[in-house]
Amino acid sequence: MLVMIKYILIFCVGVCFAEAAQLRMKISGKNLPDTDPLTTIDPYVTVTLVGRNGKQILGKTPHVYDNTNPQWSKVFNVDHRPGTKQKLVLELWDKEDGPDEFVGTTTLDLDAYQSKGQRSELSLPKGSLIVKRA
Ligand SMILES: [Ca+2]
Ligand SMILES: [Ca+2]
Repeated sequence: MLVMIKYILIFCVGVCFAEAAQLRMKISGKNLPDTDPLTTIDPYVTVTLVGRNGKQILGKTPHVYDNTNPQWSKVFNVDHRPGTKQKLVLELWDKEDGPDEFVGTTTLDLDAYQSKGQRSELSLPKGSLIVKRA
């Protein structure tokens, strides 16, 4: 009987504290670098979730033309499991006629994002990406 109670308790601790909450997130850019020689950057962002089960590509925003302060309307849904060191890797790209140009990458710690009220500003070598609640 005691053994059973012990296992039920262990099960509850495991499930209750690591319960997933779905986060809905949107991304915007601030003062992004001017990577195009004649016009300005045509930015888009790819989003990858890194967690216990490896990497999962969540998708990418559409690109917008000539905009260093874009606000993408695409919503990303993430199953946040607190305390499991989940991270989002965001890559900023500049859309080109040829191969797209990689601009920079930054990482969002999901536990920190959640504890700061679901808004984080992530620095790039120049400019930043802002992730917030959708
Ligand atoms: Ca451009
Ligand atoms: Ca471009």
